Amino acid sequence: MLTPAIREAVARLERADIMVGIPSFKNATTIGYVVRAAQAGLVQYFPDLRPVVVNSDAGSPDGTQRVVVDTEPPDYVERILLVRPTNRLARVSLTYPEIDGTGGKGAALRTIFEIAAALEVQALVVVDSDLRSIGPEWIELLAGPILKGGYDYVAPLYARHKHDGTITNNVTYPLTRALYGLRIRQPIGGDFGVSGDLVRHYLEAGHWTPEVSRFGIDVWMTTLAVTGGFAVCQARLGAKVHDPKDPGADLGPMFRQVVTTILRLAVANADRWRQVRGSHDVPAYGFERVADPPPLDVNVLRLLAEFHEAALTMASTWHEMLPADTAAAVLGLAEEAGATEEKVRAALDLDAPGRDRPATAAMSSAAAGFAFPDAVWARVIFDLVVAARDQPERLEAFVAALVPVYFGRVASSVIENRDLSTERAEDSVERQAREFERLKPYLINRWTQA
Ligand SMILES: Nc1nc2c(ncn2[C@@H]2O[C@H](COP(=O)(O)OP(=O)(O)OP(=O)(O)O)[C@@H](O)[C@H]2O)c(=O)[nH]1
Ligand SMILES: [Mg+2]
Repeated sequence: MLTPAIREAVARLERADIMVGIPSFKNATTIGYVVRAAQAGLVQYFPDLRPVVVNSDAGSPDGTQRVVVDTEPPDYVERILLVRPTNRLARVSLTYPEIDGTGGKGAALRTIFEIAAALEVQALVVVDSDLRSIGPEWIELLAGPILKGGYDYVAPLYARHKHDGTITNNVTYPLTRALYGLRIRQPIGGDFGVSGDLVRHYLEAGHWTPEVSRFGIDVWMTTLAVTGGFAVCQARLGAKVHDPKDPGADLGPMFRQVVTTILRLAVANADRWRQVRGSHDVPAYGFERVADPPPLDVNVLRLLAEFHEAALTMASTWHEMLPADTAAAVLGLAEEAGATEEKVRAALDLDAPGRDRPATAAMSSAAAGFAFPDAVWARVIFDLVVAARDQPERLEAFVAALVPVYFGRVASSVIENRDLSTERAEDSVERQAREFERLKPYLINRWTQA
């Protein structure tokens, strides 16, 4: 599995106690900062351990790997922090091999796992390469619970803007919580701490699909930690500031990869979640800081339009994957989304020539009144769990048909939260998560009846 270049790097490094792994693809402008923060964190907080930083890159054409290699070396960190670590910090940047012809974040992490296992590290920290809010303390916060607290998996807890993290808020958080009973607020945050034992578990586990090689990896890691009975906690990292993404424009493929993965794992782990009722808090580590993440723009109009248009092209797939009453509710909402879109266009005079796209706030005020109820959304997701079991060969088509429905649901949350602080918007995420738990008997009924 390891390429000759990777084997050579492993042979040169021999052993390490703690590793920071950074997957990348065209992140030349941001990765230098992440590497510096990782180095400083290792040197400052773990001066007695043997540390290594590994960048696993897709072969980016923008010079990402060169930036990693050119970043100030570890002795610079020692000078600015006035630390004399026992061991030299090692640093490697390499190109990861694809897995069965598929590259992506998951394939990058697989190489990171293999190196971590070969070096026999006790703790692995993985962080995204587009982070702007990472500081040296993130390394301590993500590795500390493993090295000092006996945990195996550390999920991040951060303040995100109320319109950011829509796949997390609408699917992975409420579904993971309702299925497995653990309130892991950021199951796909992207920044994690993993014990050596759990790294080995990942390498031995099956279910490595093309989606896992891409953005399915985060929810796969979290779910396997939970279903494998590993000790899980969360670390308070402050704000997550990274390259922003508009859900309607950028998140379709990621949604498909994440949701296909979480559904397949739900089917495979039914025996675990069938007995689970309610949910528990997951311990959180670290100082709670007040942080205000930067605002994120969302094109609400486009979300509404895509939901509405999908009613014409995808209605038959919706009927295949949802029971009649859920499908009817979704079709009714898509109709409403279309009417709302027209109302917004008229109110903001958007069809006039030369009109710029209005701000998120203006669009969502004009769209006020459109609401995709929590209970309908929860049933849609639970119905998909059942569909994933009963028609596995149709799963990819079903999840593709779910994307515009998710757009409708996101539009509804953006509209609902338009005037709320990020903190208050959190209440609606919690309300929805409780609705998933409340409706879990619906899932169990459908699961056992079919
Ligand atoms: N190696 C590799 N890394 C990737 C690829 N795509 C993304 N990544 C890395 O995965 C990490 C997360 O990717 P992002 O695109 O920032 O996604 P995200 O932040 O999880 O997504 P949102 O939170 O929804 O914005 C970054 O470190 C990327 O460099 C890829 O094709 N190959
Ligand atoms: Mg990102």
